[in-house]
Amino acid sequence: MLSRRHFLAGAGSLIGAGLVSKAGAATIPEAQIVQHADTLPPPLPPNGRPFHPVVTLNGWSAPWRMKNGWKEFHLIAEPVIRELAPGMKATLWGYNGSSPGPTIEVVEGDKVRIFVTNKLPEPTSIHWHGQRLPNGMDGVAGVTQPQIPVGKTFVYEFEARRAGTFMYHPHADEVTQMAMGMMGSWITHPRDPALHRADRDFVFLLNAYDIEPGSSTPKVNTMTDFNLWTWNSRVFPGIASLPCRQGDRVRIRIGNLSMTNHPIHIHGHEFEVTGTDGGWVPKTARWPEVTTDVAVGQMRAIEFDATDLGDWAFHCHKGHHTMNAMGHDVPTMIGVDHRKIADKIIRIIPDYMVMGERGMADMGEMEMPIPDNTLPMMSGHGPFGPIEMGGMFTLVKVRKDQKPGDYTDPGWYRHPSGSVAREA
Ligand SMILES: [Cu+2]
Repeated sequence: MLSRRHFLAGAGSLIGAGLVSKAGAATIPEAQIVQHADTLPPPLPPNGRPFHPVVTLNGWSAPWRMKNGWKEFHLIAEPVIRELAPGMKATLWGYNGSSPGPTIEVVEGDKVRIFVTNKLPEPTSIHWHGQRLPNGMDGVAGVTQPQIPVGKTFVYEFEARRAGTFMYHPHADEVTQMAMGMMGSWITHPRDPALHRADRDFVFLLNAYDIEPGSSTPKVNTMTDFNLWTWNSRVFPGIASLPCRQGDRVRIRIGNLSMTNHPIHIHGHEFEVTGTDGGWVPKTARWPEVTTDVAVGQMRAIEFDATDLGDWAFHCHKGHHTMNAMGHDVPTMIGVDHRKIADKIIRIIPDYMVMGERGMADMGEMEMPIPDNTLPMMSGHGPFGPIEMGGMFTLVKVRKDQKPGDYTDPGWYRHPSGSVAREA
């Protein structure tokens, strides 16, 4: 579903966060709204400086308008409904119909103007995380600008001075607004499109929610006990795969706007961290890894050559982050025979199930009855049986025949005969 809304500046609806030129104050560009969670391969830039666009996992890139040498975007802060995975929708806040909001892509040296309309029930602001910009454009409500009141539109103007990967998020009632899903990615491409070239360039944000099973609105005061660990507000099996062609140079840019660190791990390949929020890592300072920790408020760009065919797991290495909503208060039952007591419980609670004596895999297989609008803890199913994963998990799918620019999921890998682990 793609819809467009038109916005014209009404008298008095425009207040500058800093210096607003007359050209910028004349009209506001239309804002594109996208409400689905499909991965949209961006079109090549229709105007402005050339660049190789990124692919936002389960997301999209905002269109812009060129006006008198300025690249103009329009973000609308508003409540959104986000499907976390088939079977569960969350009531979140985001931008332009989505949480996260659309990725903003510009080129080093671009003069960028961003209109921000507040359709939330409370004031907001946007901070442009990692950017070099005039202090009054930094978006810290109360410090560098007044809050954007409900119903008003502010404008931010600055030059994209440094190439790299950045993020945007509110700097007003941060706890609520980020816990509700307000964030987005920002890519400043190098002025020379041949620099830092990758064949596939993906981006996503690490975030997390605490949504009571059966409800849809996150508990915004949760500090540590989140139950949905998401990439771009999606959980496995709802996270798109990363399809690559064998031999491709692949870059994955990962920003963390959750409340804890995430060791991001790839199978079958080794990568180097080639970028942080601070810029590109010099070649002499890179080393090979298969896991890199992305701390809160950090971005890491990893790069590797997709040399080996297959469906390679790509996930956070914290076990509980590759699970969906789970009861944390469940005691460990491994090795405990509780069948006798279960007989007594079943007289009172007919649905009670004995589980956990042999581990938690039972829970993946059993598909227990769960409330509406809740995902099973472990919910995937693959060609070889149940996948005991949820949360921050997906697959890098390396194929011989994945065409350049094709980001459709190629299906499950067909292993050459004799190349799969088997019973001895
Ligand atoms: Cu994690």
